[in-house]
Amino acid sequence: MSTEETLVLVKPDGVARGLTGAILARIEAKGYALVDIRLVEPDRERLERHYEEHAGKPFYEPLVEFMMSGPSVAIRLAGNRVIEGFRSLAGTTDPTSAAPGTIRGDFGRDWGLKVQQNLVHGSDSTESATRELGIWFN
Ligand code: RTP
Ligand code: MG
Repeated sequence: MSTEETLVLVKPDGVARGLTGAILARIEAKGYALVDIRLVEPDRERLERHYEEHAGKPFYEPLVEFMMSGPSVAIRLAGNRVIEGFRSLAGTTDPTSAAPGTIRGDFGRDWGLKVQQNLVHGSDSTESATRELGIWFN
């Protein structure tokens, strides 16, 4: 067993489309534990910390604007290999190519021109998880 924690976000598109429950159902069915959960309306400062690895990339500013467009649901999630496991549930970044059966593959819409509406975020490493949980659950 390698129990660990990860940060999951249901992004503003997921909350606005009423998909929070459907996404949580998949997480719970997989057996992961909800340790903490809250609705957050992040300011720019929090998002710049969260997305610091992407600063300067072409999609960075539209991404930050999108993430400020409405509330997200932040989840502290625990389980065996949950970092890898949740990213597997989420599917690949682009919803168009994400596999059917994944959150992004089943519910995600095409990216369109600027805004990256792919419903969820999941930390990508133990270091990211620790850093990101500190940003969203301080
Ligand atoms: P996430 O961090 O949200 O779990 O997603 P990820 O690891 O699959 O993707 P990442 O590369 O970390 O990118 C973070 C978010 O930025 C948007 N994005 N847009 N080429 C693009 O236009 C592009 N690449 C990434 C997505 O919203 C992605 O989730
Ligand atoms: Mg990422």
